[in-house]
Amino acid sequence: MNLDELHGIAQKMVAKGKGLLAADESNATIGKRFDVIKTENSEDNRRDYREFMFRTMPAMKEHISGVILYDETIRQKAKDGTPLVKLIEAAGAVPGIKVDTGAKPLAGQPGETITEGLDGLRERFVEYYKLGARFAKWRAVIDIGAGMPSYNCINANAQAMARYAALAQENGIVPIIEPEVLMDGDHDIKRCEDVTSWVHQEFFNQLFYAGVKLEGIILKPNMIVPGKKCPKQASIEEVAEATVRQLKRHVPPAVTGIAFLSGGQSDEEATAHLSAINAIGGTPWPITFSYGRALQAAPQAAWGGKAENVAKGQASFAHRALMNSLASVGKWTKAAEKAA
Ligand code: 5MM
Repeated sequence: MNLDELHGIAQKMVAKGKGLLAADESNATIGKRFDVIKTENSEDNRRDYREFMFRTMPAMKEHISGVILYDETIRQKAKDGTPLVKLIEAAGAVPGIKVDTGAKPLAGQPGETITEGLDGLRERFVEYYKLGARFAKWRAVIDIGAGMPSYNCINANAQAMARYAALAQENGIVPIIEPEVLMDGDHDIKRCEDVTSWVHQEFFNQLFYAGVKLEGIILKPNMIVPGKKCPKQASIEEVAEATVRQLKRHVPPAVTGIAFLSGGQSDEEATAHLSAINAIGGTPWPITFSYGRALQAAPQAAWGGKAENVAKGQASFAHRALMNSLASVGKWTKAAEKAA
């Protein structure tokens, strides 16, 4: 493992004013997104959609540090035959790959899941590196509910995450550590903070036991928010304060950077929260975005699966990328949102 190289990649992923585009939806998930815009979930449509985002200039160059891809996409070519990975590299962004194979029911723990994908992972990393991936992503899913999460669920997912991260680093690939505490449910913001703290504590323990070097990882956490069905929602400032407090208490300063997931927040909420978090400042890590839905819902709607709407889709993607770039330096405003 060359830690300097890993650290250099990780720094590039959280470069000032930039963040990650999570375009790693599996075919089933992108199918659900395409259903909303009444678009057929064909290989060509998936390619056309991702191609137009990766060709959105100058937004890609200025605001996107890296793109998380799915196995199909990292092998795909644009309409003119250029590999999609090359489009990402040409924009100065780092190509990455989702390597988990999904969250499956955890035996003995009804309602909880364990993320799979460790079998053959060493060999897959070798191949993905050749295909151009320089970072990877693995997502553990932790649900809050009656009697949940269990220690077994957190511990099993933390161990799997640590094994993935160690294998990634062994192969010159920066692992994104994504422990997602879901915002479904009616729990309050305090419970989200408590559970997220427990999760981070256990995950960093396992990363330590597995010998993972924190200078060569990026953490992709959830923000501290109340459950969607909680009668008492929180203000933007409350979310920002709780999130910064929680991270400072449980994330070691050696971690190279933090890039949030959006987790089902509306695009404007995810941007406003990120900006308020960065406006507090004083954290040992750069804090940016690694959004899937919050970057893509608007461009998907603008495109609607129609070739004649590609320019509209690109304008919409450029707008969200710019808004989140501003948020990553604490400078997003409602006025900027409206002016555009
Ligand atoms: C882009 O969505 C990813 C999940 O896809 P699958 O469920 O098909 O595996 C997801 O891991 C994503 O990268 C993160 O959760 C962040 O996405 P959001 O939409 O929460 O910002």
